[in-house]
Amino acid sequence: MTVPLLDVTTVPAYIAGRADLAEVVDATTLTVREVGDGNLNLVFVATDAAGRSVVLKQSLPYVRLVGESWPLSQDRILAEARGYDAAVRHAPDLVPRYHGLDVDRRVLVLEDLSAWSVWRTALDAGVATPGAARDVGRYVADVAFGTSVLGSSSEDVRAAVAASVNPEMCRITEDLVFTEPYVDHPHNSWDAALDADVLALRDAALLDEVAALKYRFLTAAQALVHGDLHTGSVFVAPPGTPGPAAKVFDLEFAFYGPVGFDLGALLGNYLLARARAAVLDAPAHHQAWLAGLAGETWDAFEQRVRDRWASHADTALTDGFLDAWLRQVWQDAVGFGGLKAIRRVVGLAKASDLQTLDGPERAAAARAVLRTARTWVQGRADVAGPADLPDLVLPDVVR
Ligand code: SR1
Ligand code: MG
Repeated sequence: MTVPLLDVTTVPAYIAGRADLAEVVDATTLTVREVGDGNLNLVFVATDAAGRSVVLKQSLPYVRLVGESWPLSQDRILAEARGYDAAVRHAPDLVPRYHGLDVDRRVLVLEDLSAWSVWRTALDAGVATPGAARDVGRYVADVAFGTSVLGSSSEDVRAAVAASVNPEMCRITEDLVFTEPYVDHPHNSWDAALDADVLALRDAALLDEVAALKYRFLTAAQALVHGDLHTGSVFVAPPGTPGPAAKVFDLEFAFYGPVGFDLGALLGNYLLARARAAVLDAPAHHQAWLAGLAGETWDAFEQRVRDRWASHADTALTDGFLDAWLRQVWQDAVGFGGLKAIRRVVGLAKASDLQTLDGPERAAAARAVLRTARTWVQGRADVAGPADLPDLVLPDVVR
């Protein structure tokens, strides 16, 4: 079933029909812009004469990036609503204010954070955002703790697992992250200068590790994870904004999966930003800040989980178990991080961090990402913590 799609002319009447939004914006004086620049959805910002605004997100019945030739159920907005419900419950300050789901129209209404920046955009511009990496680490910790057996009863978690299956979106990730970059596939593309680097990814030793990580993605139903937590799914605050430095959005890939998948998405995307800064010869302090993001996120995550452990749900889960759980999550994060970086170089839906570079610099950055990511995937069992995470392996020649 396809529900009628909104456009800039119909949004005001839609909002006028929503009594619950009467206090949020004045529906009689709205100006509406469609601002969706992601791969999947319609996103509208509606602003009233007093300057109050709100965001409407509606799922399209196809993949926006590709077009109507790739149909995709509008039901993914239900998964996003489940994600926001959990985030509001467990990490309310780290998501935009959520005004709920209109299930009939497949529309979510959210706080307008247009004054903030998408983190990837800020990173591309060379802007440092102190505290953002810490806040997303806390986000992952709070939602993971609250939605897993660490923080909830097994009965509640089992019910949530059953209610949160998201097979269509998970299948996109299975294909785009874990399968297609390692075979000939029409979704793939890369600079000719990278031929040898990309084909080198198809050796048996690496493919065994990719398979192990894919199996973990397929089977480890640990917590309700975001499922697509790259730097394009995070807003960062303008300097001087009170409260958190970052807020997480775009939760339509949410499902019960491995906690390290979200942390890995962040690590892999920090690597892309780090590679961009390196080939652009960004100031040393900025490159050092980027190199430290993985540690900031992990340290905030670990600290938050340990803080909350005092109230953990099942006392049969021992302190030693927690140490082992954290080690496993970290190793998963390193492995998934490598694969999330590789997919943005080789597969569909590339990242602006590299795509907006000139040819020689783009190839150099991409080569550095592939080489580094591979060491993460294959060496993850030996990477004890962020201090041991291999930094960017930059090629000798950039130009
Ligand atoms: C077909 S959707 C392509 C990508 O966009 C989303 O942001 C996810 O990363 C997905 O893999
Ligand atoms: Mg997204």
